[in-house]
Amino acid sequence: MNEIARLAASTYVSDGCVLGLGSGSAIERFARSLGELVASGEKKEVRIVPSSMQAWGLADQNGLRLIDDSSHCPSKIDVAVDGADQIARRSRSMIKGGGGALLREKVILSSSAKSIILADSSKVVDNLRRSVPIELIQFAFKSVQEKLEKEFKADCHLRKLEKGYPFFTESGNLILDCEFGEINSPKEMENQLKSIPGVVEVGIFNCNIEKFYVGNQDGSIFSI
Ligand code: A5P
Repeated sequence: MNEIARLAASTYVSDGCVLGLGSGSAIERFARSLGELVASGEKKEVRIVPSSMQAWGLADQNGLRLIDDSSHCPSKIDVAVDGADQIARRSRSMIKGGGGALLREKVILSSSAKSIILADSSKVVDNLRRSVPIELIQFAFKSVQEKLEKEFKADCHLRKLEKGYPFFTESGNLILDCEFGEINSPKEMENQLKSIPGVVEVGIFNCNIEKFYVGNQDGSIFSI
């Protein structure tokens, strides 16, 4: 993973660019690599759009400058770099939101001219099949859960903190982690789920991704 983080930082970040920074452990490594390049003067004037408090902190710790108003996503980002929880090889769809940052991550990816995803090979599958985080407003908790269970035959669990309290996203919403089995039509599924009243965002991503950099256990890299 350190190799792909270094590769992405040196290849895809150009001087003066506005960079959308995803969340998660791959992004922690990427931010470290980019921080080293900025500190050594190899990359200049990079400005970060953070997808979460974690990303904001990573920028801060690694000496990366934020855009002037980091509470608003610019309509145009030059490049976004993010991680993924699962990647479908053929459809190039993803499941994201394991850390709860799916809403801002999707806004950033959809505003970026170019998007790069960093992941290890265990996350690459033929068809998506892990649980999908669905972010919803608290008021609609019961109605959304019932629709998902009855109409989509999903097995849903409210995301909770270790001590049993509900997990609230940085936008103040709840997350239902939902098992649908194998997802054969990720685009349709994303659209159908998003049309449920009360759903704010869905962890199925069908964005245009320029490159998935995937790291093998032995340190080798391949791209999709
Ligand atoms: C954050 O909510 C997620 O979408 C992350 O991007 C995703 O969970 C990947 O994280 P890791 O790089 O830690 O696996």
